[in-house]
Amino acid sequence: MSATERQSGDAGERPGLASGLRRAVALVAAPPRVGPLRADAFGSGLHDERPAAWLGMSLGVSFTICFATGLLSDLIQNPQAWFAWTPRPAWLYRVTQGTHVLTGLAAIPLLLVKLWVVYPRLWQWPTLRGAVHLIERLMLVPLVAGALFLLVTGVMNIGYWYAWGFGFLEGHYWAAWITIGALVVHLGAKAGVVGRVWRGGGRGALGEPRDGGLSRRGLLTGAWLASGLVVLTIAGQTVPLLRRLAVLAPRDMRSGPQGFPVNKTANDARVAETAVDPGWRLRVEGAVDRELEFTMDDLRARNLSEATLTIACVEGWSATQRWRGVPVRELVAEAGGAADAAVRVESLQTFGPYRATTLNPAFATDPDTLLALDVGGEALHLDHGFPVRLIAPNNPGVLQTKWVQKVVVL
Ligand SMILES: Nc1nc2c(c(=O)[nH]1)N[C@H]1C(S)=C(S)[C@@H](COP(=O)(O)O)O[C@H]1N2
Ligand SMILES: [Mo]
Repeated sequence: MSATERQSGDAGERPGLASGLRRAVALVAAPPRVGPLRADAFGSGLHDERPAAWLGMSLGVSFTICFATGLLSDLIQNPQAWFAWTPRPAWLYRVTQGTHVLTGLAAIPLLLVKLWVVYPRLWQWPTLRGAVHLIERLMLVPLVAGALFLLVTGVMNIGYWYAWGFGFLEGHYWAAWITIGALVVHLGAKAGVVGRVWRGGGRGALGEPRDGGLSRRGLLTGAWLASGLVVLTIAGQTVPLLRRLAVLAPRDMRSGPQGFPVNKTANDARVAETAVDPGWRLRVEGAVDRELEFTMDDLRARNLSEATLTIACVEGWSATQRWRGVPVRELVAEAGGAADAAVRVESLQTFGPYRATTLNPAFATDPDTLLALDVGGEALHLDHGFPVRLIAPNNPGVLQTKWVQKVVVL
C-alpha cells in the first residue's frame, strides 16, 4: 500500500466516523416523521395535558399515601432503634393498612387511563431535545415499570397468588423506593405543566367535547368514578358498613371457622399434629427467676382476661373478635422477669418468618396483650391457633402468632 493511499484512508475515516455519529444522533433525536411520529398520528383530543396533569396529581396523592403507609407497615414488622410501634390506639394499624391496600387499588384505574392519555408522547417529535430531556424520558422506565410492578404484585398478594420466585416483601419494598424516586423526578419535570393546569390553564378547555365523543372532563370523571368504585367494592373487607358492597374483596370478613378468615391453616404450617398433642405445654423462659410450664388445664384454671381485639392483616382485611386468655405481662411477672422487658412469643411452627413475634415493652405490658385460649366464647379452632395464640391491640395480623408454645423474656 502506498503512503498516499494510507494517508487518504486515515484522513477519510476520522471525519467519516464523527459525521456518521452526528448523523445517527440526529436521526435518533429527530427521526423522519412517519407512522406514529406524524404530527397528526393521534387524533383524539383526550391525549391532552389537562387530563394527563389531573390524573398525574391523583396518582401522586394515591402513591404518596400508599408509600407512606407501606413504609410504616414495614417499619412495624422490622423495627429500627429509633422507632417503636405502640399498642394504642388499637385501631390504628387497621386503618393505615386498609388505606395502603385501598390507595394502591384505587391507583389502578387512574394509572391505566393515565398511560392511555400520555402514550402518544412515546412518539413525540423530536424524540430528544438534549441531555435533560433524555434523563426525563429515561426516568419513565423505572416510573412506569415500577408502578405496574407494585400494583400487579400487590393485587397478586391480596389474591393469594404467590406465583413468583422472589420474596414479595423485598420486591415490593425496593420497587416502591425506585418508583417513588422516579415519581419525584417526574413531578419535578412536570411541575410547570401541573402548575399551569392547576391555575386553570393548559392546552384546551377541560369540558370541550371533541368529535362529538367523550369530553376530557368525561374521561377524568370516568377514571375517578372507576377508582372510587374499586374502593367501595373492596373496602368492605375491613369497613363493616361497606360489607355488603364488597363484591370484589378477596376476603369475606366472616368466612372461615368461628366466623373470620384464616390465612395459614394448621396443615399449611405443619402443626396439625403438634398442636393437638396432649403433651403440649406453654413454657415461660429467658431472663426470668424461675421458668414456668403450663398445661391447658393449668391455664383454664386461671382467672382469664377478656378483650375485644382486631386481626388486621397486611392484605387489608380485618376481623374483630372477643378474645379470652392470659395477659402476657402476668406470665412475665410470675416468672420474675423485668416488668419492662421485651418478650418473644414462639410458635410450634418450625419454619417461616411468622413463627415468632417480638413484643416491645409497650406491647408486652399492655393488659390486653393476651395469649388467647378462646374466641367468641369457644376454644380456638385449630386453624385460628389452638391451643393458644397471641392477640394484641394494634398489632399487624402477621405478628399475631398462632399455635404458641413458648414465651421468652428478653
Ligand atoms: N404461627 C403463625 N402464626 C400466624 C401466621 C402464620 O403463618 N404462622 N399468619 C399470620 C397472619 S398473616 C394473619 S393475618 C393472622 C390470621 O389469623 P387467623 O387465621 O386467626 O385469622 O395470623 C397470623 N399468625
Ligand atoms: Mo396476614
